[in-house]
Amino acid sequence: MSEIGIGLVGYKFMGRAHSNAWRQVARFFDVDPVPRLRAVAGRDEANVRAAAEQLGWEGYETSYQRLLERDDIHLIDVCAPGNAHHDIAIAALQAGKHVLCEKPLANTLDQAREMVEVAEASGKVNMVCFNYRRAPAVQLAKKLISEGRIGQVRHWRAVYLQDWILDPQFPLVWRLQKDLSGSGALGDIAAHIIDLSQFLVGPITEVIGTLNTFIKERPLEQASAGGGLQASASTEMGQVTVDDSTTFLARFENGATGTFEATRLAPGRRNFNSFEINGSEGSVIFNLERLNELQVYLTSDPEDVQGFRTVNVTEPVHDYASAWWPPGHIIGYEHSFVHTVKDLLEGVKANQSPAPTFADGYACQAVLDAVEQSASNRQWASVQTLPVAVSR
Ligand code: SOE
Repeated sequence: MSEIGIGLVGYKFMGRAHSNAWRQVARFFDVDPVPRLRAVAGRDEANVRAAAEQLGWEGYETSYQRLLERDDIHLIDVCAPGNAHHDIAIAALQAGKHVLCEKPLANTLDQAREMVEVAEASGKVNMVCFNYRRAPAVQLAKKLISEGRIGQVRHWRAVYLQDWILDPQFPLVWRLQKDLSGSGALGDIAAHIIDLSQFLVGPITEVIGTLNTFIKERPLEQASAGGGLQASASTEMGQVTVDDSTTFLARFENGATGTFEATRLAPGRRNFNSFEINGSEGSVIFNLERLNELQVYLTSDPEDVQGFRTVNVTEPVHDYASAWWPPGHIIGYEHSFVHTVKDLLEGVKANQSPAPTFADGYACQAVLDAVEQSASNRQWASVQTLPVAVSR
């Protein structure tokens, strides 16, 4: 059994979710290579040391560059804020490391294009952590569509609704600053439903949309007294430079229509990522807050039992399910990350980048970019595609 050394950059929410995935994957799946949690990197030594101990890393570094210099680290997992993705991923690829990068791939389309070009040239495995693709219920939706069981797909309809910044006193964290996050709800959560739509329905060719900022200034963030992970708000105010919400329409290459809404200002919606797909012979509905279930409607059902059925996607026949528990013993949010790193490790063994690759991350970034263009000039915007020279 071979081993692969992992180096993690960042240890906040996504760093914790990824750490759990690297710790758990070999305990539930037969993976080869087996991950060794070599080190987590962060600039504040006291905080990163505490995070290494709490999250199960063998050690820590106070710069990501130190991870790249280590011969016992072969894969870099980028869980840093969006403005750091480009530099860290490119340096890691050029240092001969495989790379898993949190979503969205980058803060700009130019950055994303360069990341794809370097990744393709490096020959290293590259992947973007759009983890919701690997909820078993989403995999079932993909299977039903691929097998033609809901017929020709005509409509995609998705919302991603949260409410964590509803309080105007919530501080101006990095996700609310364009230079750090690239955009707001658009790149953070609309990116997920864009990636899911292109995974399940196909490429988007055109969009028309709006971006909205309702709370235009917030208290500056200040590190809490004990230097802990939770920030507190100061009395000084700062400008919010990203969108609180986005709504847009899309045209898919295969002729389907798409409607998208993402907001962080929907009271009561904690992480409501939901899509509905209508085909010529059926429909499917997914709701992340009930992620073990897929609602399925098939016109082929006998007339006296027509209606949406709720499939509990925990049977051995369903992707990933048999690695966990018996049918009906449901799984959670964190399992989608375990499934992601499981498939990534299989990709490393085969030296084949598993989808979503950096090229798929670019395809999402191109939609983000088109929505921003459309919101600015109030017209339909075409979605850019990668230059032909860069293979998919
Ligand atoms: C915050 O919106 C966030 O943590 C996103 O950044 C994640 O991608 C999403 O999975 C949950 O919400």
